[in-house]
Parts: sequence; C-alpha cells; structure tokens
Amino acid sequence: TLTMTSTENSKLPKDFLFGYATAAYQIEGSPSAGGRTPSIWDTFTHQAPSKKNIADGSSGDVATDSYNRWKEDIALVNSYGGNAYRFSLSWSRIIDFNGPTPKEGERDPVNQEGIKFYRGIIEELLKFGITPAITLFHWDLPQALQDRYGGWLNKRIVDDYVHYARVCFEAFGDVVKHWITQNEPWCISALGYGHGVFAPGRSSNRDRSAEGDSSTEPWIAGHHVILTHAYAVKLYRDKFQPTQGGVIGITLDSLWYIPYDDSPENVDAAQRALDTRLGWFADPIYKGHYPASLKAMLGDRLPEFTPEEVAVIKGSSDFFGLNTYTSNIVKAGGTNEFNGQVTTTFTRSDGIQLGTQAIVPWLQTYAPGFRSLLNYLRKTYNKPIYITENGFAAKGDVDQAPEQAVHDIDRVEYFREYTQALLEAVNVDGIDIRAYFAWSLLDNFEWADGYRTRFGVTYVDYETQKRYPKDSSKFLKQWFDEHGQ
Ligand code: GBH
Repeated sequence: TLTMTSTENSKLPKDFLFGYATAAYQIEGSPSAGGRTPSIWDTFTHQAPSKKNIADGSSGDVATDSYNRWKEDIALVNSYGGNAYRFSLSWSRIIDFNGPTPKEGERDPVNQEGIKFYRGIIEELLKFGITPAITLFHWDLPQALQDRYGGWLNKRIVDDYVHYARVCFEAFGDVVKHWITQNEPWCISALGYGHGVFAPGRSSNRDRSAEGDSSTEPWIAGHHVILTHAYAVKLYRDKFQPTQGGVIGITLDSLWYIPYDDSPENVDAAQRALDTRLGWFADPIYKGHYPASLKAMLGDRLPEFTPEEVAVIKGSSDFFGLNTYTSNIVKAGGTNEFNGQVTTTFTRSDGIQLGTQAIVPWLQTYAPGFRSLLNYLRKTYNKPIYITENGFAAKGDVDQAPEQAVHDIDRVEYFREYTQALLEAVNVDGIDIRAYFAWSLLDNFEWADGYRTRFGVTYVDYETQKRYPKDSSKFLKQWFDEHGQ
C-alpha cells in the first residue's frame, strides 16, 4: 500500500467539513420539557429493570443535560476547531403529539417551542461560523406513532415522516444546508426488530421480549425506513432544494469485512456480510434494487418496491453518509441473517488480534479497513462521501477520576490512525470525501450500554455535568489545523 511522505500531499479538500457529532436522545435529557411527548426510547428505557434493556438500568432522562447546556456544548465544538456540528432533532419536540389522532387528511400540529429550541442552537452555531449538519431521525420515534400503527412496521409512517421533514425544511432550511434523513437503518431494523436490543425491543429470539417476528419484521421495518428517506428527499428536491440549495442524503453504518482466508467460501461470506450490512440499504438507494444475495437468503420475506417507488428511491441521496468504527474478519457459516449468515471475529488466522480492543466487544482499532471501505464505496456507489461518525470507546475511560480519564491514549491512537487513513484515501486514492465527524462531542447515553461506555472527546462527570476536554479533542483540533485549508 502507498503511504504519504510529503506534507503538501496531505491536505484536506477546500470547504471540508470537520467536526463532532451527537444525537438528541443521547444528550438532551428533559424528556417532558417544552411539550415534548415520549419516544420509543423513553418507553424502552423505562420498562421493568428485570427486562435488562439497558445495562446499567439508566435512561436518557438527564443524559448530558444538553437541553439546558447546549450553549456550552457549542462553545466546545468551537474550541475543538470544528467548522461543523452534526446533531439530530427530536421528532417528539417538533411535532405535537399531545392531541388526539388526527382525522383522515389532517396532520398533528407543529410545536413552536420545539422549533424555537432548535432554531436557537442553529443560530448559535452560525454565530461561530459552524455549519449545522442535521440528522432528522436518530432512533427516537414518537411513541404515539408506535401506539397508533406500530411505527416502522406500517407504511403509514411514510406520510408522518414526510410531514415532519417538511416542517423542518420550512423552519430551518433557510440556514441549514446539510440534511441527513436517517441514521443507520440497519440498527433500527436489525437491533430494534431482530435482536430486540434497541427500542422498540421486538424479537422472537430474545427471552425478555415475547413480541415480534424476527424472521419478517426487520425486513419490513427496513423497507419502510428506505421509503421515508426517499419520499422526504423527493419533497426536498421538488419544493425546497431549488430555492434553499442544500444537500440531502442518508447515513448508513458499515464495517469493513475481511475474509478469514482466501478460500472462495470465505471470500463470498465477506461480500455477503457487506451486502447485508450495507447493500440492504445502499443498493436500493444508489442502484434501485436489493442485493441479489439478500433476495436469495430471504426469498419472499424480503418486501418489494413498486416501480413508482423504485423511481423515487433510486438516486435518492446526494452523498454517501457513512458511520464506521471497525472491521471484522469473516468466515462462512452461521445462522444470523442480519450479518448475512456468516461468523465474525477479530482473531486473524495467525492467532493475532486485528487491533486494540475497545471497552465494548464489537470494536477494535483497524484503520486499513477504513481505507478499504472508502475505496469500496467509491467503486460500488461513486458518490461524494461524508463520514458522519467515527470514534472509539477506550477501556481507560471507566472507573477513573476525570483528571486521569482525560488522558485517553487509546482514543488518541485510534483517531491518529483513522485520520491518517482518511488523508491517504483523499490524497493517494483520490476519493471524494467532504466531511469527517468524530463520534462523539461528549460522553453520553450509549443506548443499551447506558453510561459506562464513553465515546466522547469530552469527559462528562454525570454527578456535576461538568465537561472536561480529553486529549483526543486536542489531537483532533491540531490535526484539522494542520491539514484543513
Ligand atoms: C453508532 O452506531 C450510533 O449512530 C451512535 O448513536 C452510537 O452512540 C455510536 O455508534 C457508538 O456505538 O451490534 O448488537 O453488538 C454504531 C453501530 C450499533 C455499534 C450497535 C454497536 C452494539 C450492539 N452500533 N452495536 S450489537
């Protein structure tokens, strides 16, 4: 592999967006403030502790209290050299679900307090010259929509989602020029409806959930996520893009998959893993159809798009939004359909670990896989790439006083290697990459893991809500100072 030697060759493109990412439910807290109604994550986190939905029994009720401390958070983005901030909007703050189910042809009203809240954040960002990149949906589905018709399992969600998107484009589109419709549909579908470890926690395989049919529901939920994305994009392109001039697309999550050895079955298995994690959503959106391997695995359990829907879905993303954290080594065999019926490991055929282990079992540092994935995306989908999340949960983060925890050596090492791979992807491989957001601005509510797993470049003391910049924030600032232009 080529590596770079000269520094002139290691610049990022002009207008590159560099910054930090968060998501509403993971940071805001204040679940009943300003007319907000519950989301499925409020419900899921508040279910009986015996269900063990959340490892430490916690919830996002307080989180990093960013509903009140958002000014301080934005000042952090600025002090860490960010010229962009990716955050998500809470659907349950923006649309008012306090009233009765609307009659046919009517919609739930807009909650002006929610609009005001996010308008404040956006204007504060603009004061600092920080570009807002908005995720419309990062998993916190309004509970009302779950109760009315089963949320993602019902196609009625398309109208509700498009209504919500329209309200956001109208309220913020004069100043917001970067829109992400959906965050990681694989997680919504496979973890919410397959493994049942994320809200709404439906699974036929999971002992603590009696409800749900994991052989069909994840594929239906995923199908509807694609449709909501595509119809919101159509609305934006028809009614807003011509005057507002922004870009809109989707964020998918993927790992890089490395065959265990060069046997044809393991090479095939790695491709199938990629088809299932990434192609499930990327192929319809960028090519207009599901991957053949997914169809072969699922038969008529995989829903079909009508020709009119295909026309809306195909090409419905202005960019490729990528969240990526790690790589897996893949062997053929296994029953888990959500990873393409393969088995995955971090242990190479020579017995050596792929990289440095994070505190979570699913994550090891392996930057060459990041560069390979970027090359695969260019080859397969050929769109400008926005890296909307990338980060690490270091072992040293836990059970330490903040003064020690801020020296996050493993996270600095992770970012050093991944940002170097990014520079090589841009300058050596010539890939069109336009954004990089580190996950995350702050330690925050890490979904089913609760608060013990910390992904922040800022340490948060959950007793005092005091923020402490970690060494990784200094590393990233310096990196962008050096390579941005
Ligand atoms: C991202 O998901 C999310 O967008 C973000 O909100 C989150 O905080 C961040 O990652 C860090 O995790 O796959 O069953 O072993 C990344 C994909 C999906 C990886 C859930 C970890 C754990 C459960 N993540 N997965 S499982």
